[in-house]
Amino acid sequence: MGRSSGSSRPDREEKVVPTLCSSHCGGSCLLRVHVKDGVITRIETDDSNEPQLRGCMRGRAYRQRVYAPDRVLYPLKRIGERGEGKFQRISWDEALTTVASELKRVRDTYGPASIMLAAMGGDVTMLHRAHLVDRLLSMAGGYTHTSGITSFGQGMFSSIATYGTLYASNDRADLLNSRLIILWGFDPAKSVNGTNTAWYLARAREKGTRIISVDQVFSDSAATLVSASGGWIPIKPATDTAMLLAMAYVIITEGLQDQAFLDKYTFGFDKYKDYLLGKEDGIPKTPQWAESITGVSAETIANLAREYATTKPAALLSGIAPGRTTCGEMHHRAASVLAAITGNVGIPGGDAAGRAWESFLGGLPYKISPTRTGMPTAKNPVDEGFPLSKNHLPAYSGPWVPYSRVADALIKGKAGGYYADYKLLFMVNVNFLNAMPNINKVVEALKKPEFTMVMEQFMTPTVKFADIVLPVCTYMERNDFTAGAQTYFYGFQNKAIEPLGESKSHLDICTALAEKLGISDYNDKTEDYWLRHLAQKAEIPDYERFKKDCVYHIETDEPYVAFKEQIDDPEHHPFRTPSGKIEIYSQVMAEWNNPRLPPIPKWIDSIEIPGDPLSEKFPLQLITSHGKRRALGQFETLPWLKELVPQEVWLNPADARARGIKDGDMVQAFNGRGVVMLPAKVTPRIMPGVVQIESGAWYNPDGKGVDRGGNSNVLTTDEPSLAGNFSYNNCLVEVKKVEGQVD
Ligand SMILES: Nc1nc2c(c(=O)[nH]1)N[C@H]1C(S)=C(S)[C@@H](COP(=O)(O)OP(=O)(O)OC[C@H]3O[C@@H](n4cnc5c(=O)[nH]c(N)nc54)[C@H](O)[C@@H]3O)O[C@H]1N2
Ligand SMILES: Nc1nc2c(c(=O)[nH]1)N[C@H]1C(S)=C(S)[C@@H](COP(=O)(O)OP(=O)(O)OC[C@H]3O[C@@H](n4cnc5c(=O)[nH]c(N)nc54)[C@H](O)[C@@H]3O)O[C@H]1N2
Ligand code: SF4
Ligand SMILES: [Mo]
Repeated sequence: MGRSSGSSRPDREEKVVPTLCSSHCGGSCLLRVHVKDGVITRIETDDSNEPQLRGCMRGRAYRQRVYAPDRVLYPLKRIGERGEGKFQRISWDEALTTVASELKRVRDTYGPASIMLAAMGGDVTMLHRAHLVDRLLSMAGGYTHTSGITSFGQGMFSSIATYGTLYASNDRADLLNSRLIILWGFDPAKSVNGTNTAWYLARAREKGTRIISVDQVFSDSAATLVSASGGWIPIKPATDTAMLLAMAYVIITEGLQDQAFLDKYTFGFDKYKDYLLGKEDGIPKTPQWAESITGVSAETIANLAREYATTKPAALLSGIAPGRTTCGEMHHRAASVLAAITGNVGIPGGDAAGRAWESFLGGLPYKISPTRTGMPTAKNPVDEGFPLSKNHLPAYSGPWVPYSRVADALIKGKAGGYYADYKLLFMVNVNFLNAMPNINKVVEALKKPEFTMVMEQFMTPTVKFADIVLPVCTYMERNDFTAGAQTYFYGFQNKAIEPLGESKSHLDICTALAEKLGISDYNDKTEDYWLRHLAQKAEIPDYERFKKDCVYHIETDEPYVAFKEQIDDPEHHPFRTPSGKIEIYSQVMAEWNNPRLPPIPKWIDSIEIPGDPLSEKFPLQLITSHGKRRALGQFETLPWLKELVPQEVWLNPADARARGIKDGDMVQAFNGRGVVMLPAKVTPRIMPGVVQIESGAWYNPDGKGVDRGGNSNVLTTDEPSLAGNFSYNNCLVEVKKVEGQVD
């Protein structure tokens, strides 16, 4: 828009600020933010040549998020009971002085390990991250940190055990080289995982590539991308390992394995073969055996095994949702091993079946790791003397608390076998009460510490438990650096408007808090300095141009294929495992001599699946997929998005009929851990025996302790998985009709 008259001031005219959304969905999309008089008036997205970085409904609704009435815009001090939500506005000076003095008091009275940092999601960027708090707390004397992550802890474990690295995924563009693509518990049409994932799948489908979905839900991806005949294979949640083992059994007994590949690149195949054939435990892992566990017919299992083994190259994209289960480590191991048995690792069009969301990006042609902040990390004195991992496999000992056990650790401390009694909880980039399993226990846990604080943008359920709240601005109100997941580019996030109220960026908050703590060498640089520094390390030639374009594409001759070097030139590029090969049999795991973490992938009895005695009382399996209208708990209160996707519990018509439930009825889903009340969606898009409540809805208990917000974590278990990760998708419930308003 041009300047119209001599009297108009430049800031009264509309400008368009290019930036990138970074909202924890695994995507990174271009937004063109229209700003007038310092106010965002509308948001457009990429409309250029394909492949575009086209934003979804959430990014395009971001204006409503910036100006939402429930944003936290001023430092707050709690004046009611924890959880009550009564706060008083205070000055930044008072807020920071209180936080600094509590940090010092707890450190000096109980030792630094009594300070617990809980950080998880939020915006996925490189500068204004929770890492700035890591550095600060380390420099202030140390803190207890968590081990494992919510998203793909099991996938990480498996990736290290099998391949010796976390970087096991290909460029999405390589999907165009596949002849068969299996979406195994993977729904990128909804849960994104790389902006262009669904776009490349659509192009593959147009080319005639067969696409199959193994999922208990006929997902958005299944509905739009999979092949018409036999494209959807419903499977009982948390039983996937059994099907993968049976597929390996069929391939081996029918001689369909890629023996040359196995001989050259893998370690321990014979031991796995013995297990599959039943030589080890007397149980051959036949398709009939797997049918009784998974609910998938033996014929379907055998057919998929044959198709996968004979249609090369084939990409088995193992999602991370089947991994977020009690024995999820075995799911990911079994998937990767199947990819190796069929020789699909390290070849164009194949896939290592590592984990489908490769947000760490290392190993790709990036010069810097997007998980690192632009600022150097500092040594945490609490960790000293404790090696974090043995041969890079996580060791859940020492001062670290497995993330799934944080609530338990806050409640029990040393008496529960944990390293310390936790007296101060510092929460950043996490809606802890919402995202953690077994919420009723989390409520108890949040009442325990002597001091709790949170850095947040919104008045979330978690914020209501904080003693001090520090207001954080959104990415529209600061500059930052980001990168694409699965498509290679660096992104610059341009500040579109000034921070609202008194909200501030992480860098400003942490720098000011460091000053209050008397740490003089925390930071003496500006945001611009650190962003230039990142751009320099990333070898971006023209910083100003980068800011203007917002996106710096990294050109490669061919789409990146993980482990191509190891396969093309094994002599010079061994796998980073003890044997230098793909470890079907993990030598590190063998040393542990732990029957629940065996060195080969095995079917291990699991909690809260059919067959568990609990299923007599709670016969339905609950899955808690990620929400369409949210990025985990973010965007939850936006009216535009609420209108588009109501929060519901999905039930199959057979299960609904048996309970007298009709579509739209108000129901309660419940188990021994809690009760949630929400409307029913009766649909054949979910298989019988399974119900779904999307995760991320904000916890909102009524006076009787029934959650009216639709948060599935009222029901989920905090029992850790085999290696201490999260078991969200192992959850038995019952559903009943109740009287109540659907609002
Ligand atoms: N039942 C069930 N529960 C789950 C899952 C599941 O599958 N099932 N999935 C789990 C997974 S994979 C994850 S990753 C977790 C994620 O759960 P959370 O870590 O809670 O993730 P978010 O909701 O993305 O972000 C947390 C908060 O960060 C705030 N935020 C955004 N940007 C910033 C910022 O720049 N600074 C600060 N300080 N705050 C910011 C947001 O307002 C938001 O309230 O949830 C887990 N919870
Ligand atoms: N729109 C949106 N996108 C997101 C997020 C979001 O909240 N909203 N969250 C982001 C985050 S933090 C993460 S970690 C990722 C998560 O990404 P994913 O884990 O891939 O996402 P989910 O939606 O939990 O699950 C994907 C599919 O797996 C199926 N599924 C669940 N359990 C099982 C199982 O046991 N076996 C099989 N075979 N299938 C199963 C579900 O029905 C669903 O269709 O997504 C990211 N992207
Ligand atoms: S929420 Fe995710 S998919 Fe949507 S615009 Fe933002 S980065 Fe893109
Ligand atoms: Mo996640």
